[in-house]
Amino acid sequence: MIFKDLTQITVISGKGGAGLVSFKRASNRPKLGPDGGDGGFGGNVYFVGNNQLNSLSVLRYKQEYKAEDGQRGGPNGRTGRNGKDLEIEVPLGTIAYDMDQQIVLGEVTEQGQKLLLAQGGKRGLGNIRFVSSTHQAPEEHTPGGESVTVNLQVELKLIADVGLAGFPNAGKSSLLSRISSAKPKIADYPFTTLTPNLGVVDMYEEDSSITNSFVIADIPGLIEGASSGRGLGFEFLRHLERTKMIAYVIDVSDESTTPRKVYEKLNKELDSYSAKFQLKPSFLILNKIDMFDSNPDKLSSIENEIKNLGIPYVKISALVGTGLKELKFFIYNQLEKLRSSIDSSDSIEPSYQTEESRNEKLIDGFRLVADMRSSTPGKTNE
Ligand SMILES: Nc1nc2c(ncn2[C@@H]2O[C@H](COP(=O)(O)OP(=O)(O)OP(=O)(O)O)[C@@H](O)[C@H]2O)c(=O)[nH]1
Ligand SMILES: [Mg+2]
Repeated sequence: MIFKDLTQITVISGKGGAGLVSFKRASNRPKLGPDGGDGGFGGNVYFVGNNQLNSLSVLRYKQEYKAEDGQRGGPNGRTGRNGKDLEIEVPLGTIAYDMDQQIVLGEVTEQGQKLLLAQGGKRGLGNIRFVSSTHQAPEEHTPGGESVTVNLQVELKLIADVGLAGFPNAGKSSLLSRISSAKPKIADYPFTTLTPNLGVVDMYEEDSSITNSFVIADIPGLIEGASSGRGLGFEFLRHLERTKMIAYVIDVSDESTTPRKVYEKLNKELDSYSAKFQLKPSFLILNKIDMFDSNPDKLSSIENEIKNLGIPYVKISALVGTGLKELKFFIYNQLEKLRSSIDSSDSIEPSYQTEESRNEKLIDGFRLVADMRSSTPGKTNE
């Protein structure tokens, strides 16, 4: 199930202002010459990308959105004021579909991106425009262009903030079901999840002063070789590619391997699929810690091994619920920092080019996959 948000609205651009027919006047000579100005342009209606939003609920309060009409031209050649554009803020990933023409008008994918939905009417021309040597007192003018009404179907394909990468059975779906209202299938066999699930995690439940939420994507389990097409993972790696952060979900109770090896294998798969993953912040979710309730020393030694990686981690039990609150706050805080760093630099990517600028971009010890890798080549067996 892909999480989709759908709604319908009507947008109406502004009419163009009419051109004026008017003549300069003196007390004894009624018509000295034409002076009717042009009208103003009608306002356009746009969608504008806003990365703080993650649902279309903003569009549910109102059905109709109208931009301002242009004003008519004035005497003395004065141009009428243009109608104000109407900018409707929408989350990234919003697609506008014109239901009457049955065409996609476009998709908003970037912060601040403007998508034109309805073009304002053209301005009308005043009679001043029609004067010529043989036509000294024109009565012609043009009316303003009509407004345009567009009936839209608006669709939001949710772009997840955090993608859960993990081997089958790691507990990704269990985690999603515990922290969001999504209800994915959970079972003790691999490949339970066949298509990605998205869930909205509401921070309000933990702290009523936080109204933000974030979106988590649970994808089918990855296996070694997923990046070259093995298993189900391949097709779904592209979902992870669009997320802001990657969470590696690791079953720490799996005695056939170590969490560090699991992390390194997963990381290798993602990296072989796309170099983009190197730029994405990541962290580890050590799941199933309830299995060590009677053996805390074992958990400590696993943690020590993980600490050496220098990547942030959070310990949880998706089954029992341990650590989930901490995990939610951890993700929320990282996303907030990421947001403010993107807002202040506009684009996060170029600043990772050099070692120095990359370090500047590190967010409170929130290491990038790329950094980790460059400092630990070939150390997989430590
Ligand atoms: N003991 C324990 N078991 C867990 C925990 N989290 C998940 N499980 C169990 O692990 C098994 C797999 O859980 P899922 O959530 O389906 O795992 P998944 O990662 O989504 O698996 P795929 O969809 O196959 O990739 C289930 O039997 C869960 O009950 C946990 O914290 N502790
Ligand atoms: Mg699953």
